[in-house]
Amino acid sequence: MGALLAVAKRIFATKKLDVCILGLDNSGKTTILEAMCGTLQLKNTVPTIGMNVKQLKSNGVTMKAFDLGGQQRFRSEWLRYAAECDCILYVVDAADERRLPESRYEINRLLEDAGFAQKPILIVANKCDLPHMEPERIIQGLNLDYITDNRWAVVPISAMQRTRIPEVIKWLVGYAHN
Ligand SMILES: Nc1nc2c(ncn2[C@@H]2O[C@H](COP(=O)(O)OP(=O)(O)OP(=O)(O)O)[C@@H](O)[C@H]2O)c(=O)[nH]1
Ligand SMILES: [Mg+2]
Repeated sequence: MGALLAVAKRIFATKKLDVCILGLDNSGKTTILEAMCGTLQLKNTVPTIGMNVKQLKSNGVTMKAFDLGGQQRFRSEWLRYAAECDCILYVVDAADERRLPESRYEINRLLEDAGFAQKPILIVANKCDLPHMEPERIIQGLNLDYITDNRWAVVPISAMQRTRIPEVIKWLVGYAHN
């Protein structure tokens, strides 16, 4: 009976994962959060003041996602939340090459912080339904080749069209824990 209970506990136990969604204002963080939770609506999002928090379940993992405001005045808060999360989803507007240097400045600021050491980072190149930069351009523009301590990857997506959202979730839940 005891052994049976232990097996049942193992089968039904849910793993956990806290994810921090960061990136410049207008990059599409809130749209991605809604797409991941299956609650994306056709109406436009509004700029996030403070943050949104949502929970979703996938493959026995309960993921809590913190979508922080990307406007300049909120960015000082990023590190505080990022340090508490298991992994980071960093969103780049792949259709806006003009703001790539600003995005590079912000991701490098995060990577240089000790609280960030070794946290896995998934960089999503969002808005790929529009004319957009290729992942190689984003890797070069954000200086990602110099990342040594963190697991990272770049995935082109369109949150609006829900393209490759399951791939994003799959990558993230790989870092869930008991
Ligand atoms: N074409 C296109 N537009 C998108 C996509 N994702 C988001 N958008 C649009 O980009 C704008 C900004 O999206 P948000 O999700 O609010 O951006 P955010 O990063 O949360 O912005 P802040 O909350 O200000 O930090 C909105 O008009 C969205 O509809 C996408 O995949 N394709
Ligand atoms: Mg937002």
